[in-house]
Amino acid sequence: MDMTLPPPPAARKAFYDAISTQHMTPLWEVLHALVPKAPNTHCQPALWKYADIHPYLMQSGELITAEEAVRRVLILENPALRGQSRITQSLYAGLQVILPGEVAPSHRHTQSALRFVVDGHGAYTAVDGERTQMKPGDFIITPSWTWHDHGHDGTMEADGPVVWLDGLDIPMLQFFDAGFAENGTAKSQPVTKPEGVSFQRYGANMLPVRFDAQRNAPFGPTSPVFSYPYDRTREALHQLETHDEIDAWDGVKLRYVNPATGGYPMPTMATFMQRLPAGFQGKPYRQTDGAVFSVVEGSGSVTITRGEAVQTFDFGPRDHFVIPSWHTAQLRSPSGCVLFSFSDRPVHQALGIHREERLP
Ligand code: GTQ
Repeated sequence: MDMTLPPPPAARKAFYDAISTQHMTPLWEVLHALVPKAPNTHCQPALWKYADIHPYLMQSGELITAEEAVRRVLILENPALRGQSRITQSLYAGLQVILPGEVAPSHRHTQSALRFVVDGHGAYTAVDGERTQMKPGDFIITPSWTWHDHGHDGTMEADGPVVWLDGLDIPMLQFFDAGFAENGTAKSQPVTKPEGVSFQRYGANMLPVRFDAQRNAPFGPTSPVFSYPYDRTREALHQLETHDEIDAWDGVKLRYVNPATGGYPMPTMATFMQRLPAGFQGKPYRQTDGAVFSVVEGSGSVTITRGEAVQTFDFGPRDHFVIPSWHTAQLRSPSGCVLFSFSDRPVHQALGIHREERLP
């Protein structure tokens, strides 16, 4: 055969069809997509305005009880990944609603979960025998394979429905085909510990003297603190804004920590809280870890750019948005704001593939 002339396209096509019978396919047709020059996510930037979705959250409360639903959640689906129950390739996010008097029954699963309280008072989450009240801005974790149930002991008049953001590593566990789950026998698990005991043991920059992080049953590599209350976080950010340097990209940004290891609170998800001071005009940055944001207080905007595509979202309290992997983001806040966010950064770092670019 004369190799200086390209073969007729039909010859290649016939060859592809032939090898297809053996469940094979030519790498050279897909190499550029398999090994891209830079991350080339299908995921899109997206914004969910709380005012637009709040009526639907409340309607869900009229259509199904928390008990029947097991978890009454409206999933935030990335517009480019509809039908996949995910907000990025690796992360699940949803808004969970619980009404006064309801219980979301006890279960456990290997997926790790975080709760970020968005709206309302009077709900609690129970994890491994301990209950914690959920107040707006609180960050609460449900470690892999721990029993958990949620409930609301308040009243409609005084407290109203409670809404929180659920962040789970569901797509990651699907990817690894490593998901297990079990329902509890009782609706609510028995409370075996006084409320606040985890925070007293592990949340005061101290650890019980014989605490062994390696044998941190049942939490494994997960933080033994399972509620990080907002009043503490807010005070820290406020003091740092006043007395510390403001980062030109992030404003004042702290990461939540597992006090026993210094690592992230859970092995698959990192969480952050940041304050943009009034007048903040952030410099652009991009990161391999796509991130989901929940606006806690104040307002601002984010401009998200990738190639020619530029989108600006104006956000206010309780809005949610997603910055996909390797999209350039720029945060601004004329009057100041507080932002919670989470991403899959611990996995990127464990694999040695995390990249960040801080642009001028
Ligand atoms: O609260 O356990 O949004 O298992 C999705 C799956 C919440 C939960 C979700 C869950 C939960």
